[in-house]
Formats: sequence, C-alpha cells, structure tokens
Amino acid sequence: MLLNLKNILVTGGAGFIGSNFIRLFLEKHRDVDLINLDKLTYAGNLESLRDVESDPHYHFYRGDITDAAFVRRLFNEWHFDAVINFAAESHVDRSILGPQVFIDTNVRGTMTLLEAAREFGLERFLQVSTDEVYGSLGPAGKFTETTHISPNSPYSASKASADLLVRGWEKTFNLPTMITRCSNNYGPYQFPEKFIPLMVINALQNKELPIYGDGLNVRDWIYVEDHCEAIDDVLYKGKIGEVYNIGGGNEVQNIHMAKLILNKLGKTESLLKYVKDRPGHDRRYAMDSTKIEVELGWKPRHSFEQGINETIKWYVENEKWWRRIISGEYQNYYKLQYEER
Ligand code: NAD
Ligand code: TDX
Repeated sequence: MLLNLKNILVTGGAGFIGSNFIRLFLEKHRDVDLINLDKLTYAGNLESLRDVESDPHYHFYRGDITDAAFVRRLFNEWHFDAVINFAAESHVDRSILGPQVFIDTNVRGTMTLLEAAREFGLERFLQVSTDEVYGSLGPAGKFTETTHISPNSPYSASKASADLLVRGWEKTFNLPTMITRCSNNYGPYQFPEKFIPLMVINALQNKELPIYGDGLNVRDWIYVEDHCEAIDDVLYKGKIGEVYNIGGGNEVQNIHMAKLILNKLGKTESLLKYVKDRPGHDRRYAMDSTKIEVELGWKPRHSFEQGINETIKWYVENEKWWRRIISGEYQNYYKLQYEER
C-alpha cells in the first residue's frame, strides 16, 4: 500500500532540482501539501516556480535550515509526514573559493532538520545526496551503493558528512531515513554557473566556453525530471535505512559536450577556451543504478539526445530568466572565477 503522506517539507525548493521536483510532484499527487522552505540564496529563484505558486497545495516559507528555532516552529505548525532535503550549497567551484557556508548549510543544516524530525516524528526523511561523495573513478567501473565514501572537494566532503549524519540518526534514533545519490543533472532552471547552462548561455552570447584542464573529465548526465521521478519512487517505495544510486547512464567527456552544444547552436569551435584546471578535479563519475531499477522499478525516461535538445531549447526560449540572473550579483562571481584563469 502507498504511504499516506499529507504534508511534505521540501527544503531548497526554489533551486534547480527542487523547483523541478515541486512541479512534477504537484502534477502527480493531488492530495498532498508541499511546504517549500528556502533561504533564497543566490541560487534560489521564485521565478522558477511562477506556474505553481497559486496551487492550493503549495506553500512557500523563506527561511534557513540552520535556524533551529524557525525549523521547529515550522514542524510544530505542519507536523510533516516527510522531509525531502534538497537545500544545499551545490557548486564545487564556490566551495573552493569559500567552504564555510557549505559546512553551515550542508552539514549543520542537515543536522538541524534531523533533530527537528527526531523531536516531532515523521514517516520518511529523504536526504538528496550526490555521486560526488564516492570520489573519482578511473577509466573503468561504476559507483555502487557499497563503494567507499571518498570525497575530494569541500562540497563533496560536506555532502558526505551530511550522509553520515543521516545514517547515524537512523541507526541511533530509529529515524526513518533514506539517501539518494544522483549523478550530474541537467535541464530547465539550472543556475548558469553549472557546466551545461554555462556552455549554452556563453555560446548564445558568442562568449568563450571555459574548459577546465584537458576537457577529458567524464560526467554521467541525467535529465532532471528523471532524477525527480526517482526521488518520488524512493520516497514512497524505498526501504528505510537504504541508499539508492541514481544515474543517467550517459557518460560524456566535457569537451565532447561543449562541442555538441556549439554544434547544435550553429556556433564555431573557436569559442572553446582551455583554462586552468579545477583543483582536486574528479576525473570520472559513472553510476550503477541497478538497485533502484530492480527494487523500485525506476528507469530514466529521457534519452540524452531528447534531454539535451529540450534543455537547449528551454534556454533559447527563456532568455529573460537567465538574463536577469547574469546581469545581477552573479557578474562578480564570474569575474572572480574566470577573469584570470
Ligand atoms: P541549487 O543550488 O540550484 O539549489 C539549492 C537551493 O537551496 C536554493 O534554492 C537555495 O536558496 C537553497 N538553500 C541554500 N542554502 C539554504 C539554507 N541554509 N536554508 C534553506 N535553503 C537553502 O542546487 P540543485 O542543483 O538544485 O541541488 C539540489 C540538491 O541536489 C543539493 O542537495 C545537491 O547537493 C543535490 N544534487 C545536485 C546535483 C546536480 O547535478 N545539480 C546532482 C546530485 C545531487
Ligand atoms: O566552466 C566550467 N568548465 C568546466 O570544464 C565549469 C563550471 C565546469 N567544468 C567542468 C567541471 C566538471 O568536470 O564540467 C564538469 C561539470 O562541472 P559542474 O557543472 O560544476 O558539475 P560537477 O562539479 O560535476 O558537480 C555537479 O554534479 C554533482 C553539481 O554541481 C553538484 O551539485 C552535484 O552534486
């Protein structure tokens, strides 16, 4: 029987994956209230949720997951049946420029939510984690759920720390937790600091496309909707205490991806610019998703060709969305990150 979840706290719902999740979930489940708690950092954008903001089952609160008093008040008001924790600082390069906020939000924020969940009780606590906690692969093999945790950046170290806290709260306090670890997402509403939107937007503006190192690093790309469907499956059908890997099965070298985007937009490869490598740059990620496929019946529904075409089309058609972002505070980050690289 399907779990009867009435009120679900979604943290970080104004970000890339959270906003896609909220849209998809509200379409699929018409008898559940989603409460979106988001701090609206540089990465949070309510414009990504315009089409759902008047839905009676959607409720927004601006707040910080590290603010224990605020989080307790929210739990007290709603008595959540489930928490899905998307809220995080999510960009590796920013974690190299300044790790503190990554520890605050990703580690302390997760603990604050775990503590509130423990105090008030709930049916499910789903931690949205990442393949990056496993570290880096050589040319062969894939990450499974039993691969050793070996993070290589402040970002992935903070996410791995959060995963360990989630495990500890399950084992010690019997909190009904689950962890999903997903590979690189792409799709609509992704903040343009991330590789695919950055390449698309720079190409559209005839700006250089910065390629770190030799460009041969490999990422396993998954269309964001497929990740969101996997989270929905794990929430309702997953087993307590388990980790589920989620991958797209699409391994692509960065340089190949950049060339493909240029080609699809009819732009010249002379826009490619090799720049200094990212410190600690993981060489290759690839996910083995056998567990979620066999146990929960999930499979990605979008082919890479379909997903990348839809994504490029979305950025072409939604110039207003990204123009507003790149004309603001983001300019300062872009200068800091790329000017002397
Ligand atoms: P994002 O940066 O687009 O969004 C993060 C959201 O969290 C933003 O809306 C931001 O305002 C909010 N937030 C940040 N700090 C907060 C705080 N202290 N309190 C409340 N809200 C806060 O990130 P994303 O790409 O949507 O990633 C969502 C989650 O998925 C993250 O946990 C990330 O680690 C994980 N993940 C991402 C990917 C990917 O490819 N993007 C892959 C695997 C896992
Ligand atoms: O300008 C760039 N040039 C470049 O070559 C940028 C921004 C990135 N890259 C490379 C670095 C990576 O090999 O592209 C690849 C992808 O980079 P990001 O988009 O920064 O993603 P990554 O570091 O792989 O991390 C992402 O996937 C896992 C998300 O940002 C994380 O939140 C998620 O956990």
